[in-house]
Amino acid sequence: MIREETVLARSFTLPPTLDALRNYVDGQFVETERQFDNISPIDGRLLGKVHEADAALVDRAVRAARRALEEGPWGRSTVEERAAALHRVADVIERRFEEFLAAEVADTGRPVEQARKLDVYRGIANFRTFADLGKHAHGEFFETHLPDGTQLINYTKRKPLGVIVSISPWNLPILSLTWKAAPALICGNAIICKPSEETPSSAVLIAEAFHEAGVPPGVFNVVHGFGPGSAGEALTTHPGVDAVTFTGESRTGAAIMKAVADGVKEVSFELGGKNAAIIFADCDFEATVNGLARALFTNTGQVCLCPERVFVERPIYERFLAAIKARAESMRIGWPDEPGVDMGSLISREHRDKVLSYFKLAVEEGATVLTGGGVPQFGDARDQGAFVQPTIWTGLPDSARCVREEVFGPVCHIAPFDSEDEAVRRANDSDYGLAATVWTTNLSRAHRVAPRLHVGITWVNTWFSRDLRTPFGGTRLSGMGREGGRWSLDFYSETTNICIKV
Ligand code: NAD
Ligand code: 6OD
Repeated sequence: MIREETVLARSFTLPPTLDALRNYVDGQFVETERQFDNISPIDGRLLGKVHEADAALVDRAVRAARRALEEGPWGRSTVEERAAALHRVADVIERRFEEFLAAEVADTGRPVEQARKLDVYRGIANFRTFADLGKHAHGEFFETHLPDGTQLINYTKRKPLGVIVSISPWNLPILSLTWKAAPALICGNAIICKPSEETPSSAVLIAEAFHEAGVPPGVFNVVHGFGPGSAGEALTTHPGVDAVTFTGESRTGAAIMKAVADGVKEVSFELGGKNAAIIFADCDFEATVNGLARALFTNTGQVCLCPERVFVERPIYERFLAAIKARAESMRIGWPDEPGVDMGSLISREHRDKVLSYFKLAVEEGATVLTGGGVPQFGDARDQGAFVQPTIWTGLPDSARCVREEVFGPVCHIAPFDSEDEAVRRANDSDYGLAATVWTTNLSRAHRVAPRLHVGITWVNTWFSRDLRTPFGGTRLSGMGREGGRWSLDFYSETTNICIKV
């Protein structure tokens, strides 16, 4: 009990100002009458209250964003001024790093060291990367000579789209929000961000960073709430919004697509995945076991890019099963700041119920449970949290629901394969198309297989890390459009061609 209190006090209580999370609209922190609970996934504690934005507050945010563009200095700003503002925001996050870390860990239950290297770091990197990229964005120029001797010059000019809405999920809160806000703002737009109702804290800190960095009112706004009947719906149906960028479940993407259809708004969707990992017999065995374990269990399997379908070439199948089982069973699950902890909780009890329903379904569908399939018992406050065991199934057909549907937990199905063509065909047999990993030491094979996979990104012998200047997105149910680097600048700008007769 003493240890528990020490741990709670030391790392994953929220900073006091986040006990009551407010909206940030038009440069002001705004309270509302209606509030909802922010519950810790680690031990079920009430972390604080969140002020839910209603349609009237969403309308205020949209009008403030429009005013910032039409009447405020942001609408007249140069890209250098906007880049300087984003760097100032990044400076504040860097200075207040530990607060961001505490907020992210409290909301998500993930290990502190993972959040330190991944989430807060990526928040800063997103602001700095897009600040610099925006300064180097360029248009196109064409000189045209017509048969009658007319000479034309054409050049393209990027203009802001206007008022952008960003709706983000709970799994990587700082990363997802800043991945949208940074490019939107460098392009000269104003933005209203709705973080997930499960992870509202870091968004408030980001709002504080904008406030402290002196970014003009209305340019960056945060509203809290849920989807249908709440802030999410109010944002996507508001006629004053020009574009919606969304990350989350595929079926939510479909609902948002319907909501924006009447207004013919631009959308960018980063949605779910049921990603394949293909492991060839010629892989570096130890590195692959470690690499796959990282891909399966990082963030308790709650990364859209985590593999949930693993195909292993038959000659190493049994040996690989034994090694990955041992690796899963050595995972240390626990408090976020426990030394050596590998895995934290899932995001919520509600999400745990979903994951556990797949654990049950897998057995009903005839899976062999190689390891896991249950809930760890701690004998302390963590038993009120949302923990599950790392879980591996074998023996299911590719048509099983557990092999086709996204679970979004520390779980995968492993099946053997006999040829490269078979592995590619089975990896592509999915309604999703977000990411894949290929594990081989044969360079020619890597180049042959990777382009045949119908996904937005294929990693070879690694996972997750990439250059932020590269395109990111999915095919099929995994999304629409690409963001990252110039692809983000394309989405968040309206490109005009100016044609001049010389
Ligand atoms: P979700 O779709 O339930 O919620 C995402 C956000 O949408 C939340 O802010 C939620 O409040 C809001 N929302 C829900 N319904 C809405 C509606 N009708 N209108 C407007 N807003 C609405 O997703 P989640 O459970 O928070 O996140 C997990 C999912 O996100 C997984 O499917 C995962 O694969 C996906 N994801 C994809 C990527 C990617 O880059 N492709 C990245 C992260 C997460
Ligand atoms: O790495 C990224 O830029 C990104 N958007 C990752 C998303 C991960 C999904 O859970």
